[in-house]
Amino acid sequence: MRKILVTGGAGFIGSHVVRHFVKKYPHYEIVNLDLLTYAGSLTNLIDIENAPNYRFVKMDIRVFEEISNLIIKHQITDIIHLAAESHVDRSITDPNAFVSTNVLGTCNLLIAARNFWKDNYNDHLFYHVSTDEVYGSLQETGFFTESTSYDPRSPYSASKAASDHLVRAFNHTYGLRTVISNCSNNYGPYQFPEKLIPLIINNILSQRSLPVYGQGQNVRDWLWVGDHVMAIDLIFHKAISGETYNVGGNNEMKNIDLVRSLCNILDRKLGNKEGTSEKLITFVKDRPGHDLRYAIDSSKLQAEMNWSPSKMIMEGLELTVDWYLNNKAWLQSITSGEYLNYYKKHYSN
Ligand code: NAD
Ligand code: TDX
Repeated sequence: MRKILVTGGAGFIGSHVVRHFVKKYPHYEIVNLDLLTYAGSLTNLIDIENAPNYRFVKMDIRVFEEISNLIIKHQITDIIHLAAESHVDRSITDPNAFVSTNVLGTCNLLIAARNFWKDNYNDHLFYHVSTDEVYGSLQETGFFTESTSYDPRSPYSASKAASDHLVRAFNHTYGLRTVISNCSNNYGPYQFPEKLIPLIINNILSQRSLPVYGQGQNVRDWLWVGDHVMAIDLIFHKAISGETYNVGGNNEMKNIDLVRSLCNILDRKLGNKEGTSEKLITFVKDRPGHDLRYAIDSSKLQAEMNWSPSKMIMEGLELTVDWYLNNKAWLQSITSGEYLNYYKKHYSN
């Protein structure tokens, strides 16, 4: 019997992970631990909230005693760790929030897991979900592999890099069974509209300007969130302790091209005249230290676990836009309060 603690399970990727594990593995017990910050919402999980193998606990990974007691109380056998502060722009204005949750919070979980599992490490796994941003920024060519040196360049990526190092240190020093995956930019349903794709969709729907940083020449590799979840499932069940896996979509796109594609898709679906939404595009001040390009070589995962992304970006964008159009109430509830203050502060200068 596996009792899996998923941290950050009320967030974007975490909610997809929780739903997938609850439905696919009814014989596993899934404990979703989340602080419900601005980025987490239980409305992301309404469809499974009463499932017999699921429970939610509101908790802060920065509070060691609570985490430790929870792991003992629920006899947790494995951890899939996604809880984090995850938005680069917020990390630029408030780095400490990222250090405390992403670094100290991860260390708390590692210590609590080590304490509880130390008599039989072999039966347990600590799976840390991380990002390709730890590798830094690429020029026009090349890809990040698992052996690319770490070179984080924002407070967010530095805090994720630090957490990755701690996970490896606990594997090396104490023998804790760990695995790390570093993934490219995810997109799909339930993504908080501070991130590029849902922000652009939301702004088109509310006829607000579409802020493109710099000249929109930065490149990201986009992965459908469901494909990330499939990778997490495979890695969780098959990975060798101490290994790292890169996960990527093979879907590189310049930001400006991505934004234009979203404009075209929405104009078509809303019945607008061609070119209507593009008029909203506004080039704004660049993000400080803006990484130029991310691109992932995921051949290790493809070769060892027969994983590959199922969706190309255009198909995924159509599905994503459809989801947001069909879930306007969710979007409305998520973009009130704190979001409005953040938006005003971040985009007014
Ligand atoms: P998200 O911001 O949507 O969700 C993060 C969740 O963590 C939220 O539900 C939030 O309430 C919770 N959380 C934050 N601080 C907490 C704390 N102190 N204690 C407990 N819970 C807390 O993030 P996401 O986009 O779903 O990313 C999930 C993970 O995947 C993160 O670790 C992120 O670094 C990583 N990742 C994200 C992407 C991406 O494109 N979104 C890509 C690669 C890796
Ligand atoms: O308003 C915007 N305008 C804009 O041009 C925003 C919010 C973003 N951008 C640009 C910045 C990036 O080049 O779009 C690109 C994507 O931005 P984000 O959605 O903020 O993602 P990014 O900074 O690439 O980081 C994401 O991918 C890796 C996630 O937020 C991280 O959590 C993940 O680890």
